[in-house]
Amino acid sequence: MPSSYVEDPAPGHGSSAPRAAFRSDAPALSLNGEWRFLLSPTAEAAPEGIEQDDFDDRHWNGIPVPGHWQLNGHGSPAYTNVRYPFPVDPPHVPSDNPTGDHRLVFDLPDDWTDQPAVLRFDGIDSCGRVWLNGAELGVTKGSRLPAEFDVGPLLRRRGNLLAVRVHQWSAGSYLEDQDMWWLSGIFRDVTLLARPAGGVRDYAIHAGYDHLTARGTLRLDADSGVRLSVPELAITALPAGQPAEVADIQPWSAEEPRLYEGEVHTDTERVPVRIGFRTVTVEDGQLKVNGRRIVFRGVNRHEFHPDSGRAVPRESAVADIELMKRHNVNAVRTSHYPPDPAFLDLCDEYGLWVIDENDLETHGFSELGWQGNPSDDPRWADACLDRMRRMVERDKNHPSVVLWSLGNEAGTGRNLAAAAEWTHRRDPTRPLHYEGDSDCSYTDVYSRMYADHDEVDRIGQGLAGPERTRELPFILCEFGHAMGNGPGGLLEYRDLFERHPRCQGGFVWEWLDHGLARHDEKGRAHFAYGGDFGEPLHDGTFVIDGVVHPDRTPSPALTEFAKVFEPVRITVVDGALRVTSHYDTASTAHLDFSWTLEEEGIEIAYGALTVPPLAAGATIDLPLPELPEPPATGAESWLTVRAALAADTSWAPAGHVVAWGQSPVAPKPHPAAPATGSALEMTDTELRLGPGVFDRTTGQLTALGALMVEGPRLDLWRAPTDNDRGSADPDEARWRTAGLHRVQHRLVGVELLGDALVVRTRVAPAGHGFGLRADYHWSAGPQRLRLRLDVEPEGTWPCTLPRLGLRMTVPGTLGGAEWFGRGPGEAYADSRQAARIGRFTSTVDALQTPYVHPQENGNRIDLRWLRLTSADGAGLRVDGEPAFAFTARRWTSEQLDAATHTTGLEPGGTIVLNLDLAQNGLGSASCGPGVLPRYRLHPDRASLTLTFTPSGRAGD
Ligand code: IPT
Repeated sequence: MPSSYVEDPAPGHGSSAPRAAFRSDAPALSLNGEWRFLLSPTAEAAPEGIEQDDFDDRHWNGIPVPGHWQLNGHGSPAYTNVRYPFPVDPPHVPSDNPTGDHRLVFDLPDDWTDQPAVLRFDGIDSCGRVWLNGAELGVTKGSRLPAEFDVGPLLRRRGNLLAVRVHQWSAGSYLEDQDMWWLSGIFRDVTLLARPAGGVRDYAIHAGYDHLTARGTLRLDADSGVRLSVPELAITALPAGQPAEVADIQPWSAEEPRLYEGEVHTDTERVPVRIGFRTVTVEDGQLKVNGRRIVFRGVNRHEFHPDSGRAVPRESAVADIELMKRHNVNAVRTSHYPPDPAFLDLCDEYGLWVIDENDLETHGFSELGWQGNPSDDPRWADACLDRMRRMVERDKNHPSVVLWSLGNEAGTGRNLAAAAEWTHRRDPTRPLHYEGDSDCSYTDVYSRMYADHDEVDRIGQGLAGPERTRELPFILCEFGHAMGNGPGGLLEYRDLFERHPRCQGGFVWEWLDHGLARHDEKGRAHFAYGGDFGEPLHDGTFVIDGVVHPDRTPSPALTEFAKVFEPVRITVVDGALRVTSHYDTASTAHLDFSWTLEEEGIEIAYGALTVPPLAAGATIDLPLPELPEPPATGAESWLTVRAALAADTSWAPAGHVVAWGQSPVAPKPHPAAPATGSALEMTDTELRLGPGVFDRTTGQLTALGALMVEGPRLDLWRAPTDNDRGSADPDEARWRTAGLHRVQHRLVGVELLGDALVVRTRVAPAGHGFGLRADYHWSAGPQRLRLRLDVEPEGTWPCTLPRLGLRMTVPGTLGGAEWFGRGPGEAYADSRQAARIGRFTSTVDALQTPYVHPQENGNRIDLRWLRLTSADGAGLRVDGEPAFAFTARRWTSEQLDAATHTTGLEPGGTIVLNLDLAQNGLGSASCGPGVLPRYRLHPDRASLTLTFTPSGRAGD
């Protein structure tokens, strides 16, 4: 029989009342470090007497605390999204319940005096039973929440023995079904804190701001005898309970995170505090901070590190915040549990709006039609409330926290309603969020996940949503599912947030790919996902859906986010430069504006631009800068205006570009003169046309000058993205049913028309009647070979096309790329805002985006020309009309499709070059809407003209 506490739905016992997380000047001893550790396969198999001094743990292993045992050589991680990885039989857990025993012997520092003390655990997953010096302190559940035990009288000066038995599964696991790895252990800090007699047990600082008078109101809630001093505001020893008003306050906001330093103190203890004045309200159906509507340009952030799981080093939390700030992210939802407390300190300091979410998710009950959901079962009432209390008490002093969230995907029920009621009473200063309360019967903002653009539009117009929700602010707590390549369609969401005052933004799903760093059998590094640890039940790649790769390099999605949600918009309208502020509170005084003029991507002039500081939300039209005359060559010229930080900030240096806009200044030049004048030459096996050599019977190009090539041939296929694959009616399935991954090319005829070679083909999948006529018209000058591809659909097409263009191979030595078009990063029809017109260079290898789960990537769009070069000076230039897109990689689309991990991509000897008219958009159908109609690629009549100019040596 399992130990009764493990399966008890109650929250645990023995811990002291929850209170704010803070550090004071009282002595504290970190107990992080190497502990002794033993993993037993079941709770019953765990040894007796681990709390005894004479227990022999010499044969145990060492383990780092904080840490997860599965990431330290004991057991293995497992990933499920919605489903519980054990039978849904509440409150019972599997008999095979891995149990990790932890022991630590520690001494008190010499200057530690006899006084009360608490032992604080910031996170134990999922259930911990704790002993100190042989005495049982209690049991804690609620993995991502703190627990404190009074230990003062138990402490010894030397040789304290702390023993913690941690069970992987407990009744609490039913409340912790978040979409993430199942990882166990003592994964956050363990600290011994002295609690001086007459010290500060707990405190709540209320710091409101009246935007009409610029006055702040300050009140300290604490035991009598506790006082607040804020020297900067001339507040000295303000007693608990006594309000104070202060004039001329600079309020706190995510954009201007003004913090006033002070101290909460008694005669025996001093707690440094940082106070941010702000007032959060719901008024006129809008969420306002300090009287202003705010818009969440947010991300959902799980706590994750590719090596240490949810034991996140402080540097990684700092890295996250700096990356967010640099990419115009202004808000975080702490999906789906309270983060390490240090993270919220950073949010206060750097400035981010936070939805602090409770550690509660019972999603797996949805598989049972929510039958038996703990959210509505009285046996779980205490546990549900306990979790909310522990979060609110812990985090109540953070100005960054503007909304509380009851949890995620926990259905509905009386335990949630009770938690809501308690929260409203305990903290009336923050509105309450919970997406699962779909009619907002106990929440204050209407929240949805993955609603498509049309629905958001209707909600914004007050035409959709249950009655009560129509008077409330609306947010998308999750949208823009960033799994693999995507999401597409962020721009259109932004437009809705700007069009409808009640639509106040959202939180992209999600910040980080949870890929675990691993090595394959050949020793090559890669990131692992669900199923890679032999889990019998798992959800595969669904855990790889962030805007940041596991190693925290930004994915193209983050670059797109930064551009779409830039706080300043710069456009050219009717010959004037229009600058619009989308800041919620800040002026643009911290930005410097400058311009550059580029001719075919080469800077020919630049200057500073004087833009008077704009108040939040304001717009100004300014004359365009004086530009030099357009070039006589007719080269294409673009004006780029940038807004950059004028001075260093905590998150980026001066010069960091926050926003930019571009406008063409000289008309696009005429297409290059057609390549003509070279006559067709014929041998027995070959046709020669300018630099082109063709097979005489098939009309296939085999060489371009000295370069051996294959193709180009019409290509319709791309390695499906996770978004192509997602949804109830996935594009990928339609494409495969249509056979687009296995089309055949039938040669209709090779014709010689004067000096032109015309190769007529029909491209179609086996088993179907529809197809495409593809005609290749070749002509040439002495150095250049010109191809006009004409495509015309035949029959009734059942689906869109993944891509429409040409695929060829070129020598692998052509590993350098330069182009004039959009860049520097990858772009697709519905995710292209971040790509600007310019001249860019890369290597073929660096063009690849290493999505953890390999799929179509690296597409560069709107190219006027592309040059591939080898180290020995050989090259191939391709000019296009209209502008074209390209991918270049050392493997085929089929190999990219077949690879399950990045290590499955082995470079071949040639480069596969795709030159496309278009690709289908990306959408975010892996969880959410598919590609918007305007970005779908339908089979249609189309033409693309490309001019190939080979140069240099390279016969390989
Ligand atoms: C939604 C979850 O809230 C989130 O945790 C994550 O799982 C996301 O989906 C998908 O990655 S719930 C989904 C059923 C809409």
